[in-house]
Amino acid sequence: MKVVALAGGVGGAKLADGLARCLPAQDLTIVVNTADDFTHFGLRICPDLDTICYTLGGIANPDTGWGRAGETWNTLEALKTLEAPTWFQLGDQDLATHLERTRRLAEGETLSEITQFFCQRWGIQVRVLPMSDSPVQTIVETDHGDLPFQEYFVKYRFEPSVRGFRFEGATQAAAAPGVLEAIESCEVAIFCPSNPWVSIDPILAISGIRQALLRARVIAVSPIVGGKALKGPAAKMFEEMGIPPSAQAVALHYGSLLKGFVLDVVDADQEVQIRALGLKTLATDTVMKNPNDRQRLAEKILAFARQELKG
Ligand code: FO1
Repeated sequence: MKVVALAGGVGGAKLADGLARCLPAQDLTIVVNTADDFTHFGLRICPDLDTICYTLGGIANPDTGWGRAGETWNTLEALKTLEAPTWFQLGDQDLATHLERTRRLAEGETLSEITQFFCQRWGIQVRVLPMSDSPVQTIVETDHGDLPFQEYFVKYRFEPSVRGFRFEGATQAAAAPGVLEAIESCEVAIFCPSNPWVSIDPILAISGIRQALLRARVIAVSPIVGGKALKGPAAKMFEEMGIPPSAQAVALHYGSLLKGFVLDVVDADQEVQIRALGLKTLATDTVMKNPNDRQRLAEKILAFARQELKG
C-alpha cells in the first residue's frame, strides 16, 4: 500500500517510524514541515526534518525526542562563557548536521538533495521530503506580539497566548520535488499526530498540497488525547483560539480533507460525533511509549485504511 505521511516533530516522528517498520521502504514517503526552520549562529536549522531523520535512523535522543542520542555539549558550554545566545540547545553532533547542511546550501544544493544525502548516510531507506525547498517561516501571533516559531516555542516555552498563525512565504513556495506526485499516487495519506496548527497546517499552506490531498484518501491521527496534547502546546493553542481541545476539534479543524480519523480509546465517546461528520473512525491506543507501540499503532492504521477506505 503506497502511503504518504505528513509530519512535524516528535509525535510525527514516532508514527513515521512505526510506518517505516510496517511498510516496504519504496511504499512510504514522509513529507515534513519545514516552517519551524530558522537561522541561528548563521546555521540553517531544520528541527522537524532532523527529528524525523534522527528517529528513523535510530540516532535520536530517546529522552527529548529531538537532538541526537549520546550527545555532548562542549560547544554550547563554550558559547555560554562568551555570553552567546544559548536558549536553543545545540549539541556537538547535532551542530555537525547544521554546519554541513548550511555549507551545502551555500554551494547551491537544495534542501531536498541534502536531506536525501543525509538519509543515505544515516541508513534511512524510506523517502523523506521537506514540504518545500523554499524557506517558509511560521510566525506565531501572540499577546506579546509576533514571534518566530522557535522563539515562541523554545525561548518563551510557549507561554504567550496565541491569537493566530502566519506561514510567511508559503503561498509563493512550491512543493518540493516528488511531494505532489507522491500524494497523487498514494493509496492513503496520513496526518501524523503532530500539532495541527503549526506542524500540519504549514504543509497544507504550500501551493498545490491541499488541492492534491482533496483528491486523496486522508486519515488524521489525533494529537489530542483526553483533552490534552501528548506533547507541546497543541491543546493550549486550541483553547487560546477559542476551541475546547478534543479529538473532535482536531477532526473539525481538518474538515473536508478527511475520510478517516483515528482517536484514542479514552476519547471513544466522541466517535459518534466524528462519524456524524461523515468520517470513518478507529478508536485505539494511540500513545506511543516505545518502538513496539509505534509499530502496533501503524499496523492498526494501515489495517483500518485497507478495510474502511477502499473504493
Ligand atoms: N526544543 C526545545 O524545547 N528546546 C531546545 O533547546 C531545542 C533544541 C533543538 C535543537 C535541534 C533540534 O533539531 C530541535 C530542538 N528542539 C528543542 C526541538 C524543536 O525546536 C521543536 O520540537 C520543534 O520545532 C517542534 O516541532
